Amino acid sequence: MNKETNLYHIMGQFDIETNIFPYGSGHINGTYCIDVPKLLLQRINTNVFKNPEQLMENIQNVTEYLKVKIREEGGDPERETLSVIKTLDGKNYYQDHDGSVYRMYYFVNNTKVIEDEKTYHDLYQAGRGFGHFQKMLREFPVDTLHETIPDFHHTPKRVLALKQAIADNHAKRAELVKDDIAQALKYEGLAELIISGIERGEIPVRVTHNDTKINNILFDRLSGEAVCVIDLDTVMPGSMLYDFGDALRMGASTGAEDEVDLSKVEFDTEAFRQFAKGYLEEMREELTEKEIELLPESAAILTYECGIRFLTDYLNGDTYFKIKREHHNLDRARNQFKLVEDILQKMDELKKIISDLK
Ligand code: GN1
Ligand code: MG
Repeated sequence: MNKETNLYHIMGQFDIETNIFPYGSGHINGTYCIDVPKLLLQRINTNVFKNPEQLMENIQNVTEYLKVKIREEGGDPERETLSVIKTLDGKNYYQDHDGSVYRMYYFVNNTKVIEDEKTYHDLYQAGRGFGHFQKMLREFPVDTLHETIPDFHHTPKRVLALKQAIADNHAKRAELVKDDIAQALKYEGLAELIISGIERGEIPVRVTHNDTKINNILFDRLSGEAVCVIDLDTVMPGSMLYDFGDALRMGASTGAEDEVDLSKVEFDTEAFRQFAKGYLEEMREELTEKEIELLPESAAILTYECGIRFLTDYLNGDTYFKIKREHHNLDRARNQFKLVEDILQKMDELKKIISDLK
């Protein structure tokens, strides 16, 4: 079976609402129109997500819950969250003979994804979108969610993983990147800030998205409003600071995540302000003092964490993140460390922005 034939076979396993009806008024041929909605088929990376059943249970429960909330608000539940399509035997994913796992969603029409070119309005909308997502989920029973990747944002454990990768030196690259390693370890103090707040009970555990890249939200093609938060694989118990910080990591950078000309990579404080404004419009009432206090730091922490994850993967021989060129993960790591440096330098300004907005 070739790849395309196999995809047809996989598509046939899902319970898609297809409408076939007689068409036209010809006297000779039998003519039918087939109405098939636009769909999204995804193969789940089971190296990263070890338990697809639990992952899909999370997504099913969260999206069903969101649909109720969206309906209550007078919104459109088919458009403002993802809709999982079940298989013919009622499961929310299909496992193929070779072990591959697929899921299907209805495509959300008339929306666009924003990558590196973003406006301040996009940032404001993204803040509102992610904030609204968390607000709608504030009473969702967080204990019922599975941890799809354990310790995903446990930054100190990410530092330990980096140290392990340096010691293992699996890809024989440690010598090449001595300066980058030194730079990564210089910021180690950032790692504890959120996790220790959670452990002391100052930072509540909420339902969080955990992967709030700006391209994980769909915007309406016409109005530019944030419509739907996507990529729900990492929806888990976490801190809102993970979502806030991670969104700004890419959202407020003036360069792409893998830009190699580091003079183009800066943290745009106006982008930060716009995102924070939108986010706080939704979430201000929900947040504790400690959460508000750490909003500026969260951007540095999550950028740092991502930087060390890229560097770790580089040292391990590029086994986790997809790469398009040989030193791609190293370029990404350097880019993130440059951004951390810039965020730390602008910390007073960021704190002022938050105190003006709160
Ligand atoms: C991955 O899958 P994607 O591109 O949305 C990663 C995030 C990183 C991001 C860096 C499950 O997100 O944690 O921040 O790359 N997702 C996972 O661009 O590891
Ligand atoms: Mg993702």
